[in-house]
Amino acid sequence: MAHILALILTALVVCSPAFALWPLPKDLQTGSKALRLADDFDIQLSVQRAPADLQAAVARTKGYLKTDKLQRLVVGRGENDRTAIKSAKELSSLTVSLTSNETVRSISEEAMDALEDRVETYSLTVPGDGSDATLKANSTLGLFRGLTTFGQLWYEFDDITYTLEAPIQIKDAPAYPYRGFMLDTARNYFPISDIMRTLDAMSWVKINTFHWHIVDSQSFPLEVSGFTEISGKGAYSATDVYTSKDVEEIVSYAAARGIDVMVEVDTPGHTDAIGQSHPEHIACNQGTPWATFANEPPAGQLRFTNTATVNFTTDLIAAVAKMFPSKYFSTGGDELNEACYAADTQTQQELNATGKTLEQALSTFTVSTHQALLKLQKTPVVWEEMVLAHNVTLSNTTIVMVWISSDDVVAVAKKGYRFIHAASDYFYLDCGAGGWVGANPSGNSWCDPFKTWQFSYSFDPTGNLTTEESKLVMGGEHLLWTEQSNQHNLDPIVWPRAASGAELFWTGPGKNISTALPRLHDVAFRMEQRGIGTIPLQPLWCALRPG
Ligand code: CP6
Repeated sequence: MAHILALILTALVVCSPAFALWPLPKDLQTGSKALRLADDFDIQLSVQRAPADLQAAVARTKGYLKTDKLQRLVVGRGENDRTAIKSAKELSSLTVSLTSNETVRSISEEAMDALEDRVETYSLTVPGDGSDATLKANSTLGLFRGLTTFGQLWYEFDDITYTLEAPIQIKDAPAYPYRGFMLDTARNYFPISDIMRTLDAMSWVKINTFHWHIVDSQSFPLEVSGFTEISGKGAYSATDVYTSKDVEEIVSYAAARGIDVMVEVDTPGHTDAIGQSHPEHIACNQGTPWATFANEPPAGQLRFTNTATVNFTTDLIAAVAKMFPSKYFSTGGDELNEACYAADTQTQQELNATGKTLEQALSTFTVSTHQALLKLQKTPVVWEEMVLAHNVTLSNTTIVMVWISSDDVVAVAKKGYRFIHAASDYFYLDCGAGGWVGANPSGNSWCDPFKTWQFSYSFDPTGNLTTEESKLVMGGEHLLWTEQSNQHNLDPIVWPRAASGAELFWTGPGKNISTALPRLHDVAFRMEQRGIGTIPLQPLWCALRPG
């Protein structure tokens, strides 16, 4: 009996449709016909005045169709499939067109609006009889998402690029507008080539926001016009710096792949590196052991009670905001250490002189930095403490990143703020534990253990929320803090785990883990083919014999 069940299960898994699609489209219909790409297969871009980034995306897709060699799952398939593939009908063309040619914007322009307008919708049809496939959307960003899906339909066997699931009909749109990935480039520096490779991998699973935690207490690698002394002294070295040209390149590389770059300048905590060039603005970075004043060394926070410091930070944030076209900007606001300000004589004198409480001064500071953003038509983003632990005046458009515990979304929602799931209990790819003197000698952190893809995947974005509160969920992201990461382990610590969040927030929750597993194997294999180092999900043996 168990034997028969196992056979049926194997057959089910092997025959279940479209293994390779990730994230799973909202609406997917597949058949069981074999179809192969003709040797002269081409993508016809039928868009008037097609923007350069759309043309480039078509060219990249054609490149992937030639170089992806996803054949592993074929090994376990039978002679019937091989015969079917060899004698399959040939697809010669995919026609890509917009539903209206009135205003054709580039993918890059559309990517800046992905959170506001639902511009990622597309429909894709691949007939089973060899007649032309069609991709349609009402935006170039939608077309780009569809091209990404088209690129995932195909396997390779004996030099034949094929699918076994034609005809295929897809109508797709994301469940949540925000699907992000956060990278910390301050604990360790990452060359821009690593960031670009990561952006490519993000786009393959339709992640649309790069949350760039670019600076922190350990280093300040961003060169900011008018503030070059900060990176001059606060970067790890003269070469471990992102210049304005680097930023432009990264932003345009991301945008062409449908990704908005949301930068974070974490304030007023996590700012010790600024003290290298501006010791006058930083409290608690000297003397007493760091552990009293910060969760990791070096301690040092902005003296936000000081008017000159408020003006300096506001100008700095405005200058950084001007480097990034995104409509969103994070001013951080996490892990503020109050003992620091209690111990800082200057802060206490300033509080006495103004008659303000620390909370009032924090509010003045935040209103000032956020006002600069609002003036630039940008929406401020903050870590959860700014609404849950402090009494700060915020614009009601502010977006909150929930990180301490996923349970905290309830309190944020009760206050009426839109928020992003970024909680340590589900989405931290690394807990940043230790290494420094005074850290837990076990090297463990409260956010351990290791978050498996299955664990993140099983998260419910609207759990514990009312229907009304659920409307405040913008989406979510995986995060990499890099105390213990650099270019050598970047790919494997991120991939394919971060893909689980990408599908959770594109397709929505409640999907089956066992049918996701073989698809995620394919994500990993395809990433390997395209130059990303991934961790294995299982022994290769299991991937060769799905089910
Ligand atoms: N750095 C900054 C960090 C963390 C945060 N902000 C962090 C806190 C706890 C864990 C991991 C990372 N290293 N700036 C929290 C948002 Cl477990």
